[in-house]
Amino acid sequence: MELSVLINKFNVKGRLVALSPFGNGNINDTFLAIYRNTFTETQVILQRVNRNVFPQPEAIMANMHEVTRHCHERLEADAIAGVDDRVWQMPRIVKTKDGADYVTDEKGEVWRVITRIMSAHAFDIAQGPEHALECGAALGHFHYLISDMDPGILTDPLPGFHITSGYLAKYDETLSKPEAKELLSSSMEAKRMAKFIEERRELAICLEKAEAAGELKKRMFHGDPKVNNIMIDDVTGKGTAMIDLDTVSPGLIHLDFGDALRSICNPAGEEETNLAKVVFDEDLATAFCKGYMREAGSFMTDADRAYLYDSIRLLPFELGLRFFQDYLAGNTYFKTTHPEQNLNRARVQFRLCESVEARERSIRNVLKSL
Ligand code: GN1
Ligand code: MG
Repeated sequence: MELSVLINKFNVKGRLVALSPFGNGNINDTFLAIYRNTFTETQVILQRVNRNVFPQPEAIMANMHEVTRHCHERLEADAIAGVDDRVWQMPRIVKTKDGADYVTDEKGEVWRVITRIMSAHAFDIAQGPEHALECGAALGHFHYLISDMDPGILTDPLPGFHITSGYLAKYDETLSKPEAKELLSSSMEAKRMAKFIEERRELAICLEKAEAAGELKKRMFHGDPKVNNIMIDDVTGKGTAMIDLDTVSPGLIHLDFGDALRSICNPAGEEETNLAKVVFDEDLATAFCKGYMREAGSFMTDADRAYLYDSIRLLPFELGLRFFQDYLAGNTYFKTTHPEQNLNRARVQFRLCESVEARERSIRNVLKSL
């Protein structure tokens, strides 16, 4: 089906004047649609939910329905109470003309339309400490918003997501295949990545062990709080919304904390090829942590704090492992434009992990001071 025919099934007012690819997501296909009438314009986001990644796209939409309903109620109540220094926002699902949350096309693909947060942008790399602080505030506020949601009403969006030991097992399984062995033996960098993983098998289970021992407890988390999923208001420069809500579910908030930091504190970005430029920037980290703690510090227990450093070290390792496994398996999960892209993405994340390790003492000092 043509995209313009498909989007016409949704209830958006005005005439469609533009429909073009949008953003840099690695999973879903995203388009911006512009509608105009004689006096104004409406912009919405059209997305195809990746069935290859999310086994139950319908469940993703049911989750999104619950998450946005819960948060919008809370946002409205807080706005009326006047407790905030800004208008916090969250996209809304745009219904179809039949009142449904999504459309399934003739191939079984699930499509949705959500509102675009206007006069705001997300960046692929951190713009400076002020931006990092606002990213921290946005994630902290999001954790506050979802903290009292009933986790029982959500379906696990992605079984095994952020279970690092599971990614290790998948990697081992991939490595047993001849195609993967051949890729590994034909590149120095691939061999170096494999060695990097072997030296850190213990790291992979640090948070899982703490959870199993009862030290850390699952709460509601975002699942994908990278810098380009955090919207910054063009008018005030302040964080205004978290987007990409597909992976909101019960989990350790440490996973969000570490994931946000690995993304925000790497000013070279995820696609850099010159590893000398990939460093963990502590000024950005300090600013992020300040913003986060301002909004969510009151939820943090001593045990939570004790594992923050581990989360900052773990998440780049985990993502590097996921990229590398996907490279060895023939690039079936993350979108790529060339075959070596996931190998390079793994190199960047492992380099970032090394940079965190090299700065352990001073990162721990920053965390202690919060
Ligand atoms: C994917 O969809 P996107 O690009 O926001 C991935 C994240 C990774 C990220 C790395 C569901 O996120 O876990 O951290 O790529 N999302 C999923 O860029 O796997
Ligand atoms: Mg995502």
